[in-house]
Amino acid sequence: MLTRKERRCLPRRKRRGLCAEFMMKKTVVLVVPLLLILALAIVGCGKSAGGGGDTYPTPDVTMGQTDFTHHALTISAGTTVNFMTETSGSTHILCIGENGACQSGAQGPSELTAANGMQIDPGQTKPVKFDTPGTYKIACTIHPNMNMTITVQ
Ligand SMILES: [Cu+2]
Repeated sequence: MLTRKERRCLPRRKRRGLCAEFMMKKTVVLVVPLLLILALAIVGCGKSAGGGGDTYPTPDVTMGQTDFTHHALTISAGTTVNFMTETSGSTHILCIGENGACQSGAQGPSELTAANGMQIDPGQTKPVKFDTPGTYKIACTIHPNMNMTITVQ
């Protein structure tokens, strides 16, 4: 609803001096939602960066001496994840499981459900393709505290 003053102002938009108050109102109406959207976008971004930055930004799972560099990774089905250990890292044997124990009868990529797990030596990279959506907990049989979760969407 327009006030009488605003209605009077409409045909005179070009003469801004007379309509400054009205124009200012319009600006506020336009700018406030914009700022809100911006603020929401910033908050949203912070959230999607995920749990204090402990999420891999790319489908490369890196490992140091005794742990994964990050503990969560979300990918879409059909993505190949490169598991790699730094040259200065140690050998890891990965499988689907938790706390150093492979889960028997686990479903998932054959490399990670194999009886002996997937060994990665320092400096090595091993690609594993995740075809089926689900949540995959990855453990290392050498380091019981080494756990991470891969979510396939
Ligand atoms: Cu390990």
